[in-house]
Amino acid sequence: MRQQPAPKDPSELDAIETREWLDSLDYVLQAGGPVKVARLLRALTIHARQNGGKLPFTANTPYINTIPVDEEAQIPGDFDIERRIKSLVRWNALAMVVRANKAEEGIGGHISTYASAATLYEVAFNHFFRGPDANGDGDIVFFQGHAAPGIYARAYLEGRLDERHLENFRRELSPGGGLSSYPHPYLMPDFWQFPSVSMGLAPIMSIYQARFNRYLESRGFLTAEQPKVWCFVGDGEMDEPEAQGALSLAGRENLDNLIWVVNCNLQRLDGPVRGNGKIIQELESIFRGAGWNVIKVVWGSDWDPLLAADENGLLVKRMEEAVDGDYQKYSVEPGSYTRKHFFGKDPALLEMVNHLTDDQIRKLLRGGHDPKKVYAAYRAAVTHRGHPTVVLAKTVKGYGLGEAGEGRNITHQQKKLNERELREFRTRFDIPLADEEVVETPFYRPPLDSPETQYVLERRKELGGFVPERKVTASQLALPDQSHYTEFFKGSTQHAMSTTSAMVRLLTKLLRHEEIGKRIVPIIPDEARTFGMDALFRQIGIYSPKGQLYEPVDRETLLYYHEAKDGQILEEGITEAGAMSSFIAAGTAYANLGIQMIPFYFYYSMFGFQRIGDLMWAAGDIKCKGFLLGATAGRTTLNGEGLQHQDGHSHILASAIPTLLTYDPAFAYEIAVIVRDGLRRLYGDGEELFYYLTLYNENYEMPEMPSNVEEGILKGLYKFKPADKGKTHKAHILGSGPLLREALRAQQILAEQFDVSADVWSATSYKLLRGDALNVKRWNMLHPLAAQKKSYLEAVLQNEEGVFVAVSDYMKMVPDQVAPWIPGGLMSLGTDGFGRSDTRPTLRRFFEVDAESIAVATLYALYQKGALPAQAVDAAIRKLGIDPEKSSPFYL
Ligand SMILES: Cc1ncc(C[n+]2csc(CCOP(=O)(O)OP(=O)(O)O)c2C)c(N)n1
Ligand SMILES: [Mg+2]
Repeated sequence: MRQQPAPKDPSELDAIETREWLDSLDYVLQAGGPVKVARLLRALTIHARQNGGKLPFTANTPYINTIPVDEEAQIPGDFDIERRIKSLVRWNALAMVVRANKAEEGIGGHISTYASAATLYEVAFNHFFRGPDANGDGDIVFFQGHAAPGIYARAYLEGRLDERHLENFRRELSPGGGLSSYPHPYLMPDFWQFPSVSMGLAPIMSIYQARFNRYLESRGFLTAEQPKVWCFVGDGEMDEPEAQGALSLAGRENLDNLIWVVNCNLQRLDGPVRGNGKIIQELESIFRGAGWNVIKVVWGSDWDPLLAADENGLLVKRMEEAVDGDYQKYSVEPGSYTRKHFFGKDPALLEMVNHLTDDQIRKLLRGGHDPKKVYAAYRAAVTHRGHPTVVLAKTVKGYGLGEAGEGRNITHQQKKLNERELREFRTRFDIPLADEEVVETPFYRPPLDSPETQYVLERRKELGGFVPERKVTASQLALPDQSHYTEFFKGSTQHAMSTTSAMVRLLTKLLRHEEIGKRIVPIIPDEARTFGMDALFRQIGIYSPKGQLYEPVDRETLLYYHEAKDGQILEEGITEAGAMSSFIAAGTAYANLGIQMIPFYFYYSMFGFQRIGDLMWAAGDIKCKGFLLGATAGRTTLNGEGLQHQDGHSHILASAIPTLLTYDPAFAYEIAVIVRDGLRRLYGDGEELFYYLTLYNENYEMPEMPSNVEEGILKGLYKFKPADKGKTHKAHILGSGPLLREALRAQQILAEQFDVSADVWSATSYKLLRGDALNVKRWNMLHPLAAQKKSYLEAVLQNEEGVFVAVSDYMKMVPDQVAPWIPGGLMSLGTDGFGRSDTRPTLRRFFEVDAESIAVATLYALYQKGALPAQAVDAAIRKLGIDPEKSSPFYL
């Protein structure tokens, strides 16, 4: 009898079984190729699931490079010279920060971020970023804000910046100018295109930029090859909600014109991003789940032979079990430490690195520092079709700084290096400076005819010019004539309407205009019906790259929900941040794509500056043009919605943005005058500003425009309705928005019951009045011997007598900002405090902004001036039914 082979132990059986499956798979791979393998695995998965096999969910792939070595595109060009160029950029970026902080202690700047990202940028500069003169449009690049020193240092090598610029990094007010701390188009309008340092904004802006480029293509504005949109993001930055919030849009709309590079240096400011986990793996699953093409660049070429020898997967297993905190440690410790703690976990692993010295182990490159790997990833990214791509590149923060900061928790803040550290850095990167020179950290640029400079220039020439560069090439537009506005000047005395409907009506008219109609980009985050804009759905269509694949439920109606490839409306869904990013993409197309587009972004005014104020600030920095329309405005006019909806302060928040023109109009004709002038200034004269108008949902008759008020509307104040003369007392009531009508009612009460002539003024913009008054005051102060000027406000009020009261549906601080220039001071009424849901009259009484409250305030102001006795005020309070003991709305 033949003897049975001895039963094997279970782990051995396991290994044999695994080997057999893998051998079969290898066979299929060889014979049938990867597509067949994928099909087979899918079938196996389904079979297993159907038969009770519980497969754990994972959106991850192994912790190794996504692109197999034999599929890597080979990097062209001169490897050595590119390394020397990169080293010079590294040096100058470092020198810029060190010198600035030597000259001015505490001026700041970052060394370690660019140090980790140098290869990621240099490979792109030498091989990928297309400049503005490339075939088609140049690429659009969002640089990681605090990597700016590296971008300046490269521009210096390119001869675009000189030593004086670099010397004055972060000292912009030096004679002759300097370099802004971070990318700020407002401060360096010929250089930077995108403000990016407030973390999370660049990522979301880049997604909507890529999407807007598609929109422009669909609507026939972009005809050449689509530019790529690149966005460089920090791994710490990825925790910002804005950074992750729109990933699925990019996946859903197949934005293969979008490439993100996440610099996974495993650290943020304070310490590790995910010390106890793996940021690359975490991000991979998030991006894959959102439909992105993920390319991981984890390991440099030095690891290739080790991974090739890793037949039983021990190395990959070890790579996966070590956490980011471990990897950070390996980057600061000597090779002996990594040998012991990383490879030493398993004797077989230790053996794999027997042939390497400790020094060689220490220098095993991470993927993001290896130009070959980075090139292969970018090449795969630019050629990938059907999905946006993210390159997750593993790097070391502060790479090259050695003990001065490489991989250390303090590295983000490191701004100085001592002599020894500088020398080490110099030696490590072969900077041609002698020991005694290094101490001074001079900038170093090889001569124009050096091979390095020539190479840099030749590469950029080949790729279509320098990046970044901001150039306004779009020509101004022919604008609608007067006839488009006359309807609004005439008023609507037959029927009531709100300022929101007036604006929508005006927009509808402008959309029909031959020249600007198609350039208008209506943007709405799921509130079109609220604002009465749903008629536009059918009229101009909602943009969708897929058209409309279904029959809408309301197809039979005239105004059905109509999606189309060339739709004009950007119906964003419930994402104010996304909608604002679209606004920015549209409002900067004049500078970044050479196309004038005119965004009109309608939103709930409460969910604007309060919710996404940082994007609005960025819109100022980026020189965005267009119209922000804060609808359902006013703490008492939007009455039923309560505390989280009723906006009584967006005008305060908006007042902080220098290039924003804010208006709180009351009537249709005011809106028409403001928008007409806005179009002229932005698209006729090319001014780089934007507008904020609050729009309300209260219906009332729109009056005809009085004569000679247009200047006043635009500058912020004009007399709307003078009082009948002949009363004993004189007053002025400044009203804004729908509260102007309470002012008119107060005018009547005061005249009929209290012997007061009160002129009613429409205050359209306290911000503009104040800006003008401040400027004039400043000029007068600095020119005390010259004839003193008068601001617009002072000029229009100089001959007015009596007391001044202001009322709006906003906080008292809004009118208070002009109080110093009002003769005799200003009594402001407003809606300070949290909102409530109730009827408009009840709310206006509660906030003390109704006609009766205005009348009492006016009489009190007259009493304060000595024109009336206190008893008169007291009598009025009772007569008008105001409860003097009612609680204050301010902080309740
Ligand atoms: C909204 C916002 N919050 C905080 C900061 C301050 N800040 C600047 S850089 C930084 C750390 C960035 O870490 P990471 O994104 O990983 O970039 P790295 O420097 O590591 O490449 C922080 C907190 C900021 N610029 N913006
Ligand atoms: Mg980081």
